[in-house]
Amino acid sequence: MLKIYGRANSINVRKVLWTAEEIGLQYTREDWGRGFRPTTDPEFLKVNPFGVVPVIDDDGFILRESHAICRYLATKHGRVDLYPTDLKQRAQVEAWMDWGQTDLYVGMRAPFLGLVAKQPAFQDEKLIAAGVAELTRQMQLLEAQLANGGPFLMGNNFTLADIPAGLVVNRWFCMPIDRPELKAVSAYYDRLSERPAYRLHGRNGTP
Ligand SMILES: N[C@@H](CCC(=O)N[C@@H](CS)C(=O)NCC(=O)O)C(=O)O
Repeated sequence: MLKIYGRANSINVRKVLWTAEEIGLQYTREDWGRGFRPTTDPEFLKVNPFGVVPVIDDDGFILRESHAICRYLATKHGRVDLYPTDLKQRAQVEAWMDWGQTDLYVGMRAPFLGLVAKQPAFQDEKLIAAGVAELTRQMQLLEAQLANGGPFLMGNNFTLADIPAGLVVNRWFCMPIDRPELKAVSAYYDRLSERPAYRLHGRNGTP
């Protein structure tokens, strides 16, 4: 059976849990990472020498990197609705996933670690303010995309493209920061919330 290593409040683990739930997979999960057993534990490093969650063990096949895991699971289970086989569609899904992991994530990191996780290394107000400014800029780009396209990032259908972005959107609304009103992003948040898998692993009260 599929085994997922990682704490369920980690944004990267949540991507895998949300994907697994969308597919309807049976799995077991072990808590590792901040607040649980440390990922520096030799037992964990045997599974992922990079010392981060998530990692999966799929009947002996070990895979790290949240986005690679989501794509692997969707492909393995034939979910072309989540991860299209058409080359150009697939490339667009991957572009959205990459953006969610890079430009969109980068601004969110300092305010999240400073204001929510309250990590001592992230208490610099200027760093937090710069993060909020960058996150806001990226959310405005998302707003424009959703207002002109949508209802999902790839158009009519929910795909893996929505998973990294959907989790940052949840944090955007949960973090104690000033937010401009973004109507299309709000509507997107509500639309994602119609999905039981998102209510379980995305909009579940945890930033
Ligand atoms: N690029 C990796 C990043 C993984 C990562 O940074 N994971 C964080 C949690 S979101 C982690 O393991 N932090 C250490 C900890 O929780 O102790 C992925 O997408 O899987």
